[in-house]
Amino acid sequence: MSLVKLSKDSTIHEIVSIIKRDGGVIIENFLDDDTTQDIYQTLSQQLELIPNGVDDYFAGTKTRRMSRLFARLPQMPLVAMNPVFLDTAKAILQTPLQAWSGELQIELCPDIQVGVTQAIQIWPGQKAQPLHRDDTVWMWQHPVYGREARVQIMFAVTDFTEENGATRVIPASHLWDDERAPKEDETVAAEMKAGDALIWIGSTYHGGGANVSNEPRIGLTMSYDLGFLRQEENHYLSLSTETVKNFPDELKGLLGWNMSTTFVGFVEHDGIMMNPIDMLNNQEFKTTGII
Ligand SMILES: O=C(O)CCC(=O)C(=O)O
Ligand SMILES: [Fe+2]
Repeated sequence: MSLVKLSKDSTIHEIVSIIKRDGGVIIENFLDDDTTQDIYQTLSQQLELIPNGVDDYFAGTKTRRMSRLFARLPQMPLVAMNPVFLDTAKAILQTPLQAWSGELQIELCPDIQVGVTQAIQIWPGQKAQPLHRDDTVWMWQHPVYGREARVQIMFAVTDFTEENGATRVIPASHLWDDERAPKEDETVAAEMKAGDALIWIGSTYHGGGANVSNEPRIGLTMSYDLGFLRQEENHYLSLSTETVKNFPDELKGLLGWNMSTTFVGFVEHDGIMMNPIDMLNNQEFKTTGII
């Protein structure tokens, strides 16, 4: 079995159906060649200043990991706001819940937020990363009951080949329970041309591949997660207020500067539970020293 490749012009319904069946899908030409080349130039220069990981087990001592990508890479909104990724994430994560509020039965729909951002440069000699599920960060249980926690992208900044450490994925492993162990021989390599992207969910087993080639592989990963979970990367400390203020409101909200529909993330001001995005955008609050 290999991963299905779809065109970026596929419908969200098609993309979501394949992800729900296989746990992941590859989108061809997710970004155009010029944008991909610009991202490559910026990231490869910045990665020169980043040291290798220090742990030989998971991070990899021949792997460089650089986060805070919304502060470092001007093209990040093109990845995050790309409808192929954003709408797929919304379609998978925003499943409604019926809840009672007194005598009223209300429908609640979870918000989504950016979890982690990371450029991952795997150098020759790096061995394969242990296979894992990324929703383990919140100790999610499997088979997933009710709702997935994460929809993630791995954008191929360079070509991804079996030899240079393309992400390895176990198709349909999102359906397994927590007893079943992932095995290397069940994986397939997410081979991609630079500009393609793998989109997968938090319950699918995967891991960075071994790089047995003579060139580094660069991937750019970013997740959308349920808005009421703790963000894996702390964007409040990683991004300056100035950086966030220059983004469109939707992106400010997605980065965490939004109060969820269930009031998660409010800031009190004069006895009112305020939405931080209103405070970020409103001059009046700047003088109060709240942000
Ligand atoms: O680098 C890759 O291909 C995958 C990395 C990964 O899954 C992780 O670090 O959690
Ligand atoms: Fe992972």
